Amino acid sequence: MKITSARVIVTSPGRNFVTLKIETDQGLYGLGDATLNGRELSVASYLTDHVIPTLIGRDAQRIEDIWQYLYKGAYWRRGPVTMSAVSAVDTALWDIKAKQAGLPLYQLLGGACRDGVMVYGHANGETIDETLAEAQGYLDRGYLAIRLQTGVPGLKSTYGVSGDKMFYEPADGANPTEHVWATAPYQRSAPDLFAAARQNLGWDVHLLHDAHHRLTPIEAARLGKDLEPYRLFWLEDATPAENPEAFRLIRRHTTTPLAVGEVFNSIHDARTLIQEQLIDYIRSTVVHAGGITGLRRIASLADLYGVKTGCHGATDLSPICMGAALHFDLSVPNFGVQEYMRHSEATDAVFPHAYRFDAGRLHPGEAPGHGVDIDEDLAAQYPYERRSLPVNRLEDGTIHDW
Ligand code: CS2
Ligand code: MG
Repeated sequence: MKITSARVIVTSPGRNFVTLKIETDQGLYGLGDATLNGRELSVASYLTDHVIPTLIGRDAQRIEDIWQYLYKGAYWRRGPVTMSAVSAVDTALWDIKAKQAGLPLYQLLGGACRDGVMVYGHANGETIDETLAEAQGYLDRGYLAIRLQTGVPGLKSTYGVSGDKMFYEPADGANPTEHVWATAPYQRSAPDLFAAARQNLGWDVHLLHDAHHRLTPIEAARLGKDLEPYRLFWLEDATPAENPEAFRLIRRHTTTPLAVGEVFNSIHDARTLIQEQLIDYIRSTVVHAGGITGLRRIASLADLYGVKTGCHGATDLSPICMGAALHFDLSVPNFGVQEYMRHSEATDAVFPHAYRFDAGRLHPGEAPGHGVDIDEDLAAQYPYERRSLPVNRLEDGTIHDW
């Protein structure tokens, strides 16, 4: 089966998405998500200028060989732009192979290990009461797991708290908007959120929280310790994960489970954290960590060390990524949870899909392939708009992790 053409589709139904479409001489095509929030055109160029010309004429069935060609053959390996491009090719080729077999993708990945994929919703609010009211709504809709993010006293804004309760999109300006951050009031108020949550929501719901890379290791250790009474499912991105040694310090102080990895793009980023069991959930994704092929390697390593998956699933990962991730989630033995930030109706219309929500779990559906398509005519109605992720500064103006 020869690859006859491939092209990049950039569309912006409320936010930018980059999609790779690979077509073959047997009339089958595959789709891969190549969206990298705030750097979409970099990945589009990497694909168009450096990858697609090398794909034409290749056998679309040789997924691993093409993965190795694009990874080892790049010389300048790894990095979010390169690996988002590799991920998109890999995902599209798995989509084609499953369509060729006439099977839903998970059947090619060893079949289902579970009946559905537990997902978590995103309750947020300026105040604790507002956040818990949102959380109750998720409970009422049958969610089994909910992430809680609330405003920080004295700060005008903070990560994860949005005016629009249905969708959270942080890339809100052509150039980065600047926010002010202060750790002390956050550190004092976060435990109050979870004390109130357990009081009001009970103990049967899994509660999650994202510190979003903002703490120092010892601050993260203190927060983990302060949250222990509320038995979180996980504390995410407690500290920037470039330095895995930081997690040795956190681990010495707290048993709150730790999740890391949405910004990882290679198994090497996660290796020490997994092998030393410094984390409990690996957040790497189909779109940024090498596609189905790359993510399966990471999950297999994690399984050896009792680390579970917890794939990133924010609005800036397209429905194609979500669809492919659900087939991976259904089939992987050490599944933990899948993040599920629902997309807007406009996005869902551009990317019709088979996955469905039922009783706290998503199901990828039985359509051949990953079950997600793209309406190219509709996509063309949403031209690209440059958007950047925010920047954080401390109150004295010092640049800080966003
Ligand atoms: C967040 C994301 O979903 C999460 O856990 O960390 O919203 C993240 O901020 C965005 O994906 C960045 O583009
Ligand atoms: Mg996160």
